[in-house]
Amino acid sequence: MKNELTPDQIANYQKDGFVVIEDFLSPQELDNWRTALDEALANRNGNKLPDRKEVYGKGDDADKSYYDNVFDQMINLWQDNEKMRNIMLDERIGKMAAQLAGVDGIRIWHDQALIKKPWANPTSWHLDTPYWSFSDRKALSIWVALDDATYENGCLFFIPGSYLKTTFENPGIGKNMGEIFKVYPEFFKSNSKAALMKAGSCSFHNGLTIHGAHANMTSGYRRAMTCAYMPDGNTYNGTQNILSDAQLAKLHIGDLLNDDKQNPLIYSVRRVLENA
Ligand SMILES: O=C(O)CCC(=O)C(=O)O
Ligand SMILES: [Fe+2]
Repeated sequence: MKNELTPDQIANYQKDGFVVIEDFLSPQELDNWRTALDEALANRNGNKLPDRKEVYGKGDDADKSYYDNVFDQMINLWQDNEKMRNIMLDERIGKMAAQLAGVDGIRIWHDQALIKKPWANPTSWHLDTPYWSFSDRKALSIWVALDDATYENGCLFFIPGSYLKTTFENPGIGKNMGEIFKVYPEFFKSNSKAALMKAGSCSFHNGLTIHGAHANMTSGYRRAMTCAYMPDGNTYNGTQNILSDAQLAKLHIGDLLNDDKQNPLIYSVRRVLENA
């Protein structure tokens, strides 16, 4: 695993709000990730979350049929598959996320497999952070290509630098690719950047970076394994997202989100120093 970030990669992330890391996984690791994904999905019976079928707050009902054909979205596979758990809790990836975000500790918010099936719809431009149950301008995700991500099958696109100006207001993710530019007209004339990736490469993007993806114009699959990260110390903001009703019943706005069973701390400078 290419887990040592160069100063250039960190600087690019800080400037653009995303960075691509080529050949992140070795061929053997890529094989392990694919096997873990296959096993984890086989045990899911189509459920999006370990404990329920659907997620809250993603799109409105009118767009559901469209959104269901953007990608298959399976969340928190780390919670119910041992191989995926080992992959997702890898401290080395946590350290990369912490370094890019410029924070001392990183927790998993949620992982998710994003599988664009043959002929899948495009992923409209959107922001991630406004969907989450905490509000942190430094929150970010990793997106690991498990198949080559090409112009033809739905590679990611980013609007460089957009994360410096976007807010926690949620422009949503509907059918219209350009809807977000009504909320952010200052980016209407931006040049987007495609993130073409060979299988095993990855990108990190800030959750406030405007991003989206092409349709899958091929008969093959475009599989990605992703994970959203929450800097340690964040608090509940009143948005349910992937939290269950039972978890919500115990939470008040402002409570620390530090339940290791839900949001494991995968990297912490303090823990590294204590163990040194
Ligand atoms: O894989 C895609 O099409 C979209 C990915 C995405 O929006 C994300 O990882 O935040
Ligand atoms: Fe996203």
